[in-house]
Amino acid sequence: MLWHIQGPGSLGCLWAARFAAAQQPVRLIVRNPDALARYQQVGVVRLSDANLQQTQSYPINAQLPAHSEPISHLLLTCKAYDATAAIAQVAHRLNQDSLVVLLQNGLGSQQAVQALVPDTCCIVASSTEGAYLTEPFHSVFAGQGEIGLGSLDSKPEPEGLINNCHSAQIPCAWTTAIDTTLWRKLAINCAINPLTVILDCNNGALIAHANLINTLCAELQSLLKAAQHPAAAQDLQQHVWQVIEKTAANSSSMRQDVHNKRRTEISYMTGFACAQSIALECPTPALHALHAQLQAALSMRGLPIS
Ligand code: NAD
Ligand code: KPL
Repeated sequence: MLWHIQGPGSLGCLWAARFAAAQQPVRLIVRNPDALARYQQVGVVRLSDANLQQTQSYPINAQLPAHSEPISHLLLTCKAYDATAAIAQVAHRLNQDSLVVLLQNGLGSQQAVQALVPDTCCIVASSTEGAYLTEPFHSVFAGQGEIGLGSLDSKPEPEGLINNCHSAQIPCAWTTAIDTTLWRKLAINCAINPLTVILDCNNGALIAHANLINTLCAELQSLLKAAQHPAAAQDLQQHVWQVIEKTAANSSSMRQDVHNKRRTEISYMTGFACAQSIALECPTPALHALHAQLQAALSMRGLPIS
């Protein structure tokens, strides 16, 4: 299986290094000639362990989206807000036998990508692994986790996909309930991430705002039920508090983005949830207020509000 990895940031480089370590053919697709020139100065993807004690280098070929090589297996690892533009750049290289794996947080971008390439099989992923970059193309594997892979429209498991990933030590499993996984993660992210930005605090500090968190959980639970995802709604409040306790010392990914002056994935978290609440006529006033407060907090820091 030849993998093309479009969006070689933290997770893209992690996956690319694993395929390369397993001697599987892999290519990077970078966004523009400047990024290609930057990569070619070094010519390798680096992967370090969490303590930065061991670093391996993998000489992986990189190319531009406009390259002519056909794509059979594409892993898209850009941020949710870049996903449709990215897929549009390589759509001419896909065919009806191609497989695209979408690794974006939140919801909304996956459906938008599939709509742009309706004849191509898109599989969605939800990852709890953690990685960050020390510099371009140097990823640090910061947290063990697992990856659920599945289809949002009941496509069957693509033959060989999971085995291929396992042979590269990628801890993934096929699930027929990926929608439940993604909707529950969305709800957990909506209950935690925006408040950590608004209050500029670690996840654990949210314990002081229990009433608001519980109100948000109740609204999000109604929304998940209205969206026909009752399994994701089950025990939501309990799940949210478990995550807060387990990650008490951590900064949420959205707060990290804000501290790094990076655009957030707000439109695919509270933005998506608010849009669904309107479309499904399921009122979520606290969530709408939170979304507006988050936009104000982003705007104050000079960051995009969508
Ligand atoms: P990242 O910002 O490190 O990497 C994304 C890369 O995509 C960047 O290098 C960017 O330049 C590149 N890119 C954007 N548009 C492109 C295009 N058109 N063509 C080629 N490259 C393009 O992001 P990340 O941390 O790897 O996260 C990817 C997704 O996974 C996000 O949705 C994130 O929320 C999610 N996620 C990340 C982690 C983590 O620990 N990093 C964990 C779970 C989920
Ligand atoms: O996924 C998260 C994030 O920070 O994005 C957690 C830790 C669950 C908080 O919502």
